[in-house]
Amino acid sequence: MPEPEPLQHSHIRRLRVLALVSAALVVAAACGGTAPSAATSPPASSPPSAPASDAASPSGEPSVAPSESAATSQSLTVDAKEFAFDLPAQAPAGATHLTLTNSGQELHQAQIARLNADASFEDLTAALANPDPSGALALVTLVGGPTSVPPGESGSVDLALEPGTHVFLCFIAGADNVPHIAKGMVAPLEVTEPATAGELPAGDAALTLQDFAFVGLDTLATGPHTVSVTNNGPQPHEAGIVKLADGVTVPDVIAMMNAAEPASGPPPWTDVGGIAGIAPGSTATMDVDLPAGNYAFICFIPDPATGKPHLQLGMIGALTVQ
Ligand SMILES: [Cu+2]
Repeated sequence: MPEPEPLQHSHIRRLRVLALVSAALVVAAACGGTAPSAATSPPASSPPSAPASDAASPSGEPSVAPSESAATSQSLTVDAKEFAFDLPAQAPAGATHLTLTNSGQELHQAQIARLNADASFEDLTAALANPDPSGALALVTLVGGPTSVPPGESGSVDLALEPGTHVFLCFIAGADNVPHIAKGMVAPLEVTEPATAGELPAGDAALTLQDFAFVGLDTLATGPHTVSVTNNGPQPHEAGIVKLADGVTVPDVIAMMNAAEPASGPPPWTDVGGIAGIAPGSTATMDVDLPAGNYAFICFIPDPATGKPHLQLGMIGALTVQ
């Protein structure tokens, strides 16, 4: 086996930023006394109601439109490029099929966060100017979004948007190690009442996020799927999807993480999509359409007690697509 290559700077930076996000969120949750809701049962098998085949063109205009799907009442398309989001000023609350197109040259995400009731967008942007983002991110609740969308591609999720000011954030960094939030990838979306009547799709597969594991989904057939993702907490989690390099297995990655000598260089995988962080007790869906191969779900959100990304605490799950 070739010598493990060093971790990419962008990943290290992402971990650092997310470590602070996570710590801030846990503090906020403790202060607010918010308890995760009871676990929802994985939905019974049913056909995907939001097929992934409706991906908008990479140059698609931002839009809010009634969805053709019976299960969701609206669709929202947002474009990402260097270094901005192109999105509408507002959208109604309720179940929303959200597509992120990437018309840029770098990997992008839309980590969507809802401002807490006592915080304004100006509060957040002012706080984001601080190199330590923990103050800024204590002001929000993570609600998901497409993550790790490669250039020229798109990713889609279904989210239950609640009324309030939301912010689209991209924490991914390029070769210069500067997270895209520092280059302008911070944009507000006002989510308004009344809410639309739609519901989240049930999905045809279910994935549970917990401290610290991916449970319930390790095999998918090729072709489009809608995966219902539930965070049973108590910490926020994401489900990034990576394609493992040839010959690399999940145990190999765990061994690398636990090696006495920290790995350096690019990680032995390619980012291919997934869903950004969601709060404990919440459910969202992500559309997955992958060629056959060996993949893994990975969560980089760190544990506030140790500062370690959840990946290092075992939050990686093999996914075989066949
Ligand atoms: Cu996690």
